[in-house]
Amino acid sequence: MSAVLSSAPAQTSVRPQVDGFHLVIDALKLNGINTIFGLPGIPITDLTRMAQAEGMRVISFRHEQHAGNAAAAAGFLTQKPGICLTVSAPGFLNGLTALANATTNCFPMILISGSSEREIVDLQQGDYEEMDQLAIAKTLCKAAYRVLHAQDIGVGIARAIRAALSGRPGGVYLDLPAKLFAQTMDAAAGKASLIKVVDPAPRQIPAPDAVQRALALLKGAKRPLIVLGKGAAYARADADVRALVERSGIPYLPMSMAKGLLPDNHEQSASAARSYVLEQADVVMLVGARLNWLLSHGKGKTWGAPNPKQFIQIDIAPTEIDSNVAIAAPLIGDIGSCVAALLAGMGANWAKPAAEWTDSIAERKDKNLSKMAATLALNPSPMNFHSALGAIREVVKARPDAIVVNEGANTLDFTRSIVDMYEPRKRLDVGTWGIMGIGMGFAVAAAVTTGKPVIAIEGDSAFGFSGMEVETICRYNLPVCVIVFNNNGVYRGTDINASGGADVAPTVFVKGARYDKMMEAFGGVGVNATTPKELTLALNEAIASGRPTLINAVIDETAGTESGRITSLNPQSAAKKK
Ligand code: ADP
Ligand code: TPW
Repeated sequence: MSAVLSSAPAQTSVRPQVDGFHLVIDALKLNGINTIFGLPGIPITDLTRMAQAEGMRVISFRHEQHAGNAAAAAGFLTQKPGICLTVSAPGFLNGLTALANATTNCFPMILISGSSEREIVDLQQGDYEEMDQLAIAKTLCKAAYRVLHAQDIGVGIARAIRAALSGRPGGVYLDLPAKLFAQTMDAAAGKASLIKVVDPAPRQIPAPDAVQRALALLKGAKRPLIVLGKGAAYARADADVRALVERSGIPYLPMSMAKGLLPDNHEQSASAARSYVLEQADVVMLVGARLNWLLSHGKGKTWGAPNPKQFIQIDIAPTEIDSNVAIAAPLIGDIGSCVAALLAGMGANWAKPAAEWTDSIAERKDKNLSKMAATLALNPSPMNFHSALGAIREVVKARPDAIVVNEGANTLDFTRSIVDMYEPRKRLDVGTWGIMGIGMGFAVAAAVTTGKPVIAIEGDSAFGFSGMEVETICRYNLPVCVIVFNNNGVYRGTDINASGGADVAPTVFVKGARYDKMMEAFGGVGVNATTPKELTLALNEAIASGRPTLINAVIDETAGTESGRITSLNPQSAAKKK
């Protein structure tokens, strides 16, 4: 021991200190955030270790995009911002797709990335993983902040939480330079600097005259329709949304992630007569759904043009109104408050829509549903999308608490229409962008945040984007059953290289691939299923055991269509239509 140290007083009067690492952890925990999805490395490795040591759940991924997708899905499922933690430049960029996608979908999440030293970054002196991350993130999310001093960590986290959750939810970026983590300050002052965010998503009560305007329009409608979007699912006003639909007697259409808000077999569901109701309705009430491409922008043939439509739109974002067509009755507020106000204004004796309207829908529904039943009853060999999904549909019916994650093109479109959902927030999918790659990240988040069985129904191309995360699923022993709809390629497996060359066509994969072996490689269960019966057996077994499972569902490689149901958006088809 050195003379200097040995001559130091045995008891110093130094007060306990806290470092930046612990202030970040404590600030998150103070706000009820107990899970981090991320991927370690300089400068955040110790943060992941310390967070775990402090009792947080740290779910470590193989690629940041999937950690980011997990954070986004966790945000949607819990109404708390999901946290994605990454290293600087490349890790940050890998997480950015998920952050932008979350923002597009109105899911609350916070991407926290470590960053290099400001002085070096700003002079572009070539630091390790140098990048001006804050500037880049700003354009792709709802808000972006940087914290430079330990005493500001509490404010930084509070601002990030409030920005993610308030108003229209979305993604927030929080930049934490490496130096910040090692900064220390007086522990008591540190504790006092943290903020527990009060009322992070304040209710927004709609104006009474806007409520009256909406009710008047609805009352005068001959062929009213309600469209429920994922904003309504997020809002968790489940009982009131159901009461609104049932008391009004108005037929409704759920957008894909709003499926299950009311059970899909509800008699007022117009899903099986979708084109008919969109075309015929005279007054449409949008509840947390945007008139974007998924609803043909509210115009054109889909909407029965030139027949005029009038829209009521419930949304928390006033600037959403009139984005595509004129909205006759905007209702700005949170969905819970707006729906409650409508219910109060409707009273008990609301006149339900004329039988002429509801009967004509029922007639079309019956016809389409019996057509579908006949198709589902067929048992072709090899399986096609219908026969495989017919099997999965029955399993989901028996386990309505299971969460379905879904991506692909045909696999997405057919699952959405064939597999009924019975409970709110049980379906997670490619959302507003139609993005591939959300599969395993969403599945991990669904399992971690709910503990329920997860069934990920994946096109073989879609699965490839996040396939390595089956190791993550095995590592945390999550109750996830991945079903890969293997038709040997993107959309299908039959394209030919027009040049006659040796390379296969750009949409074709290795034929007869065994994705089930990937799960086996990490200790999970792999099953190759060639019939609906085998598929049912394997899926039931996976749900019963809770073990990570991957079912390679062998699908007829000729069964898919180009781009699934959005073929018309391909430039050649779009040009032909003009
Ligand atoms: P979908 O794809 O299901 O049609 P969108 O993502 O297009 O749904 O639309 C969701 C809408 O819901 C967004 O415009 C968003 O502003 C709105 N929204 C989200 N949360 C709430 C809420 N709590 N209250 C009111 N509107 C909300
Ligand atoms: C990030 C474009 C849309 S759907 C799809 C791709 C590549 C895959 C379709 O094949 P899959 O499904 O999954 O085998 P199926 O049932 O038709 O056989 N990159 C991103 N997002 C998108 N949407 C694409 C590419 C695409």
